Amino acid sequence: MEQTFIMIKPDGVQRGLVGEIIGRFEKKGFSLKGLKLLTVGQAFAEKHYADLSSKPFFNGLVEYIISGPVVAMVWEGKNVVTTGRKIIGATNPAESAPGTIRGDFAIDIGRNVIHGSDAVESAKKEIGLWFPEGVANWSSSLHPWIYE
Ligand code: DAT
Ligand code: MG
Repeated sequence: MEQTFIMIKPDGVQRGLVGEIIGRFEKKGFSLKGLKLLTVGQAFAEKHYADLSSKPFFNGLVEYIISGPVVAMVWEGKNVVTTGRKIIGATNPAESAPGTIRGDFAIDIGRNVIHGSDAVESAKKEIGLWFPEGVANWSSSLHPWIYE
C-alpha cells in the first residue's frame, strides 16, 4: 500500500495544531505507520530540501525548519500521496482552499504549517531519510470498513 511522508513544521507544533492535523489524516481513513517529534539540524534540513537549494528562499526555509521541533510521520493508504497533498492544500496559503490544512491554519508561504511528499518516488526518499530505523508494521482492523 502507498505511503507518504508528512511533517508538521515548527510553527504547527508551536501553535498546537498537532492533534488537529493528525485527526484529519486519521478521520480520512489513512493509517499512521510512523510518528516522532524531533528537532533536525541544518545539514539534515538541507538534505530534505536539496531540490530547492538554488531557490532564493532556501536559507530562510532551512532556518525555519530547524527553529524548533517538528512532527515527522508516515501515513499509508490508497493514493495517500496525492490525497495527502489535497488535504494539505496549495503551497501558498493565500491560494489554499478553505477546508485544507494550509487554507484553514496559515497565511504566509514561509509559515505554511505542514510538509507532504509530492510524488510516490519522493515519498520513498523522504521516508528513508526521516525513518532510517523503519516504520511500524500493522494493519488497521477497520480496513474492510474503509476499502471496498
Ligand atoms: P510544498 O511544500 O507545497 O511541496 P515546495 O516543495 O515547492 O512546496 O517548497 C517547499 C517549501 O518552501 C514550501 O512549503 C514553502 C517554501 N516555499 C516554496 N516556494 C516559496 C516561495 N516562492 N517563497 C518562499 N517560500 C517558498
Ligand atoms: Mg515540496
